Amino acid sequence: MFVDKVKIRLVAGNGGNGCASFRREKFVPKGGPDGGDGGNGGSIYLVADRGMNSLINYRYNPYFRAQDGAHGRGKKMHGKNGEDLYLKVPVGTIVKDVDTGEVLFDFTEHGQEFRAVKGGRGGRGNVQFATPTNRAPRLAENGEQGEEKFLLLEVKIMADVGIVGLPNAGKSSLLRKASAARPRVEPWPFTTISPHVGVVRLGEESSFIMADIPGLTENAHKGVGLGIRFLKHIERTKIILLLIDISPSAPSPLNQIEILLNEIVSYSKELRKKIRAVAVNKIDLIPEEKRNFSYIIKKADELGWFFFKISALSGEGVDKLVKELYSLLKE
Ligand SMILES: Nc1nc2c(ncn2[C@@H]2O[C@H](COP(=O)(O)OP(=O)(O)OP(=O)(O)O)[C@@H](O)[C@H]2O)c(=O)[nH]1
Ligand SMILES: [Mg+2]
Repeated sequence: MFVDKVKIRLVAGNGGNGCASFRREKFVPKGGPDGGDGGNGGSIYLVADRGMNSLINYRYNPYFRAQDGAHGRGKKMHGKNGEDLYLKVPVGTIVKDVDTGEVLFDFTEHGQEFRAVKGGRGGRGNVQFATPTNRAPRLAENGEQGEEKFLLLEVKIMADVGIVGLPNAGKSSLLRKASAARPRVEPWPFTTISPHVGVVRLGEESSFIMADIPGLTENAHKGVGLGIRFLKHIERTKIILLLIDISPSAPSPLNQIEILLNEIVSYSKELRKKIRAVAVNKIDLIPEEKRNFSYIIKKADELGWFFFKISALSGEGVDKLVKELYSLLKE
């Protein structure tokens, strides 16, 4: 399941109280103040992690509290600081304050950190209040309260490549083949009803994120099928790959391209500019000698797109596609 909105409550730790105490030792009758400071309360950070695909964990577990700081103690002992909490969120998460609606942070890259609530400062112990005129202060501060916030987390997929095609074209199959993501695949249209993302790994350090969205049908912009609202999930992708079903039962490839272009343009002209490649899928269904794709290649050339032929089922051509997409992204 793809959960793209969730509300969470975060409470940072309170600061520990400062301590008011005096040194007591056998041969030091009037030892000075020795109350230590309280520790700081733990803060809660949100961290973008490209391994996170959804906010689903937070739906079942929406409340987090960081540890309080320990109180200061005698002999100038500083209270221990409360531990900070780090919560992972998907890249592409937007953080809003539920009460004010204000956007607090927008995670666009892996590893970014945002301190959502700050731990309370520990109170000062009475050592800190000693002055030449008041050498025995009985005063110590209480720790500050930790911040508390009610946040709305919202994910807009931050994929590098978005796959767009008619229902049943094999988009989910391609994502499965190219990544460890496991979207459902069935021999009928509209299997995918919410977006999926997967990490495509080419090597230790090279990977990109690919998104599979529900199929687009003719007149989707008029509400046919699942509509075009899902295109919003690939607004932020860098590249769009059109996936064409080459099997004899599907509409003709040029017709498919036309339908997809129409729908994408009616959503946004900006999105149209992101189309960089077209791949014909299910070539395993076409015998070698009948694989004549020159008319599609010609069309792709006209439009300035790269052309690929693949079988998402057998995997033929998928490595090449993935490598080329990666180098396109690197440009
Ligand atoms: N022979 C063959 N069948 C394929 C290939 N790719 C996908 N299929 C089949 O086509 C059907 C649809 O595949 P999906 O991956 O679910 O297609 P989709 O584009 O995600 O479909 P929706 O989510 O419904 O829009 C399934 O029966 C797949 O097994 C392929 O390369 N060759
Ligand atoms: Mg699908």
